[in-house]
Amino acid sequence: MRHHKLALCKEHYLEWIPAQTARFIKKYWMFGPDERVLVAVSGGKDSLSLWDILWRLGYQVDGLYLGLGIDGEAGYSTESHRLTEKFAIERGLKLHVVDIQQEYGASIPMLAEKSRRGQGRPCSVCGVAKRHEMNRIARDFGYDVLATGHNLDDEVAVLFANSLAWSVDLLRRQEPVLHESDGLARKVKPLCRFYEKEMAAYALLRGIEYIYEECPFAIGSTSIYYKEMLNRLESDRPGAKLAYYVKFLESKKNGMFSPPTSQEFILTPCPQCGQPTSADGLCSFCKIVRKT
Ligand code: Q46
Ligand code: ZN
Repeated sequence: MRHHKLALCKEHYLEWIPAQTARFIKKYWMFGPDERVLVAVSGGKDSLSLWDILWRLGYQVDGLYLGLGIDGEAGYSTESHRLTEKFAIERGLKLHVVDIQQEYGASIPMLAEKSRRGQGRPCSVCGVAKRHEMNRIARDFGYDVLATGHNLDDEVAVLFANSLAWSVDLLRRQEPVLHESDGLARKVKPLCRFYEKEMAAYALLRGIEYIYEECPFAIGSTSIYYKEMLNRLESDRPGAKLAYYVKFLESKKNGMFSPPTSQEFILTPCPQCGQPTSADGLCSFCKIVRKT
C-alpha cells in the first residue's frame, strides 16, 4: 500500500482491515455494540466484505439483499442473489431478501421504462427504489442503522462530480454518517476510507466468493469515467485520493460551508407508504410504482 507506506502479509492484512474499520466506526460515531445494524448487500466484494468484517468485530448485523430483476446475458441479479445467500448460509447469518418485481409487480428495468426518470438508463429509478426499500426494511424490522459498502473510490468519484458542479447542498450531505431523522434510518459507510483495491484484496484473501461483473447498466457511466481519471492521478501521486477525501471532511468540520441560508426541506409522510418525503403528495418511489 504505497499510499500508507505499508506492506503486510496475508495474516496481518486480514487483521488490519477489521481493526481500521473499527477505528473509523468510532472516529465518525457510526454506531455502538448495542445497536442493530442492517447491511445492504449486493453480492459484490465491498458489501460482502463489510458484512464479514462487522460480523467478525462482533456487531449485531443482518443483511438485506434487493432483487432488482437485472439479468441480461450474465444473469447479474440471479448470480448476485445466489452468492449472497451462500455467504449468509456459510456463516449462519440472517438475510432479508426483497424482490422488487414480486413486491411491486415490476422489475427495475420495467419501472424505468415507464418512468420519465429512467429514460436511457435505469440508475435513477434504481437509486430511488433502493433508498426506499432499504429504509422500509430498516424501519419495519427495528434496525438502528443502515450500513452500505461504499469505498473510498466511490466516495471520491462522487466528491469529484459534486465539486465540478459546485453542488453545495450535495457536498454538505456527503458524510460517512447521515444521522437519523423522523422516519429515516441513520446511514453509515464504514469502508469509506478504504481503496477499492484494498477491499478486493480483503475479499480475495478472506476467500469470499463475490460477483466480479458490474451491473450491466454501470458500463459507460460517468462515475466509472471519473474513477478511471482519478486512478491515473493516484498512480502518479499515491495517496492523492485519500488526501482529497480526508481533507474535504476536515475542511467541512472547520466550517468550509456556512449553514444553509434557505430553509431545510420540510418532510411529511407519503400518503401511500408513510415514508418521509419532501414532495407534496406521493414520494418519488410511489410515483414511479403508480405508473406501472
Ligand atoms: S445497480 Fe442500479 Fe447500480 Fe445497476 S441499475 Fe444503475 S444504480 S448500475 S450501483
Ligand atoms: Zn411513498
